[in-house]
Parts: sequence; C-alpha cells; structure tokens
Amino acid sequence: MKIDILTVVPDLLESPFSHSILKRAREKGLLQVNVHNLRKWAINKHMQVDDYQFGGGAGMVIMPEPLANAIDELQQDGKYDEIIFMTPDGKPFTQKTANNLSLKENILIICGHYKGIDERIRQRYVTMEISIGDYVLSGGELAAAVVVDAIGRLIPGVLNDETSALFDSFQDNLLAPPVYTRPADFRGDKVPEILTQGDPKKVEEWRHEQSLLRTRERRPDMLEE
Ligand code: 6GU
Repeated sequence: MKIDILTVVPDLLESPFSHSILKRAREKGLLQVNVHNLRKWAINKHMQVDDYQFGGGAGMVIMPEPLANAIDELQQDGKYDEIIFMTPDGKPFTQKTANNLSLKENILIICGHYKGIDERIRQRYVTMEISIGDYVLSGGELAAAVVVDAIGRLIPGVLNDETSALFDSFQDNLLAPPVYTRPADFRGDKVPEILTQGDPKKVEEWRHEQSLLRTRERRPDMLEE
C-alpha cells in the first residue's frame, strides 16, 4: 500500500511512521508513506498556499490551486483509491473504517490547517472526510498519523501471530480483556489462577467474560450496536 500525505507542516510527520510495527511494515515493503510539503505547489515566490476567507472572519483558508496542482501531479503516478481530508467535521474514525482502508492500494491524505481548505476542493477531489474525535486539533497532521498507524498495522503481512490484530479491542465490538505477565505474584497481587493452570479453553472463556464485563462497565454503548 502507498499512502501520500499533503501537509504544510511535514516535520510533524517525520517520526510517527519510523518506529515499531510501522517501521517494520515499511522495511518489508508492505507500506510506503510519502510526506509532501504543500508549499512545493505554492502560487508565488512568497510560498503562499493560504489566503483570507471570502465574506470576512478570522483564520486563513488553504487555496484551491496548490491543492489541485499537487493532487493532479501526484496522481500522474496512479489514480488514488481514496482521497481523504482530515477535518473535525468529518465522519468519526472507527476500527471498521480502518479495516476497509487497509485493503486499498493507493491513498492520499490531505491535512487541513488554519480554518481548513477551500470547499471546492472538497467537492471536486475529496472522496472521504475523517475526524478522529469530538475535539479540535490545530491541524490534521496528528490525526493523519493516527489514521495511518491504525491502517498500517492491519495491512496483510504486517502483524505476526504475536501481534495479531484479531484480539484487539473493537475488532469484535468488545474491549480487550486484562493481560498479565511475570511475576505471578507481584507484591502480593496474584495473577488470576485460570491463566496459570494451562487450560486453553478455560482461558478463552475467562477472557471473553472479562471482555464483556469491561465493555459493559466502560462502553455500554458498544453492546447496544
Ligand atoms: Cl482530522 N483535524 C483537526 N484539525 N481536528 C480534529 C480532527 C481532525 N479530528 C478531531 N479533531
């Protein structure tokens, strides 16, 4: 999978894909992430990419030309399966969306900044608008990092048995159960006995039960779906 990201703050996206699971995905050639500086497509020698909004009001808006020129040029290497705009008024991001996106080949993510991007780009180019939650970030970059991380780890071949996504919270609409490691007795707090008795069927039952309890207590809304 190839993910292109368009941003006016490429530095913010230097590190998030260079560690751990996503690093391995890139090294294995399963994931390619290219961060592009929108100023490369600025409209003048002042590197301008934004302007005041028509009708007045505070805050700059990213102009249509730099975005359109960037998208047209980048798309010469192959049409995008999805052009995503990161915005707090987008559709809430869920594991289901991540699962779907992990099956695509060629994705562009546009990070908004300031007041956002010209509406005509949203109408003409954008195929999907994503928000990562009901709060406002100063730009779409951190949100894009969240989305790329969630998608990247799901690409077939990225996770092994040890890191399998099958047992993640949300993957079966339940929160994950508690986990324990050595020592079996930590300052008097003991690991639940079932986990140390070596009966895989009982362990599985216990984990499912704990998942249900935890979901009922913390996220009853998930059980109603
Ligand atoms: Cl995608 N962008 C911004 N700027 N703020 C957000 C967001 C995105 N999702 C939640 N808050």
